[in-house]
Amino acid sequence: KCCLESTKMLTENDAADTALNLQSRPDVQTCTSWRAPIIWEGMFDPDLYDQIHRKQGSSVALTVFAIGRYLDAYLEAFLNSSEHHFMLGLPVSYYVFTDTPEKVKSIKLGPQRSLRVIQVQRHTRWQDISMMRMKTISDTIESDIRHHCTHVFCFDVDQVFTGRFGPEALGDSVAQLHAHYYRLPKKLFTYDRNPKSQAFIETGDFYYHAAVFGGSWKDVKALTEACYKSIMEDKQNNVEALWHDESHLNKYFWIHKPSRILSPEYCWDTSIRNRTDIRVFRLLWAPKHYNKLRT
Ligand code: 2GW
Ligand code: MN
Repeated sequence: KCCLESTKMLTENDAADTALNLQSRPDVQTCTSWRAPIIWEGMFDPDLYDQIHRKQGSSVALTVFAIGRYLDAYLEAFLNSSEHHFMLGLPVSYYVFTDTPEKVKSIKLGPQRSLRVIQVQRHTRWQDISMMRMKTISDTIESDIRHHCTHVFCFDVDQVFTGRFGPEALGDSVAQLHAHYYRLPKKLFTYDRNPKSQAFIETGDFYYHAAVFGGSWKDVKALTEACYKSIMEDKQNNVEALWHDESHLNKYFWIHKPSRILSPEYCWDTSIRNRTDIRVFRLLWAPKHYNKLRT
């Protein structure tokens, strides 16, 4: 029986989904084998989610990193688009991590929305810039976020919001389906296959995208801390997982199943064409300028 019909639920948030009357969709998978919902357009009533999370007093921290050239390239567009689409109606606290705080332009924020810029060091290798986000997020949840917010969402900066990304995405532990893999057979998933890495898995449930993950502050703290520890253990053993932090995230979600999964509508790449199952673009990959940014 599917999570959408059952009355006995995995988590508090899933319990809310019964009351909120999540609908299935015939053309896509809307429920996992462990009965977590996979959120697609058409399954939920946005107004009901807004109401219930306002009543519950949910508040959301958004973390994003803009280090080196990624600041000029992506940050402003990311934040401005987020002001139009991310968790409107709930209190939102942005945590922007950068090596050059003085370069962050001030943007106009809506009511109950605030932004903090926090200076972090710039690692020389881009792989470390990406991986060490886990440590910074974990530390900031401990020192700050847990006192102010119920939930945390962590984003890559090279993306823009183009549609509602609302409280229907909130849950205890939230994973994002990777746009390039959600219709592919498992054997093509790019998990880390090196038994010497802490991220090694032979199989999994889905291929998750590290560009978006979130949950309650407690669950995100546990996730980021665990991933950081695995990353450091790999370093001691002189190995690096195939897709860096993303490989460790996939291992973590294989062992600790997410309570809620976001459809690729929540992180879409428009270079993928002709998908009738994608009914709305909520967050889009920004164009990559690898040769300019990765040298
Ligand atoms: C990253 C790669 C190469 C050169 C620079 C950077 C870089 C990343 C940087 O110079 N400055 C910076 O702030 N970043 C941050 O790390 C930024 O927030 C960016 O969105 C994030 C991840 O890097 P990104 O977006 O270039 O990598 P993707 O889009 O290929 O990311 C996937 O794979 C990564 C691991 O290789 C991560 O898991 C990421 O979460 C995935 O989406
Ligand atoms: Mn990215």
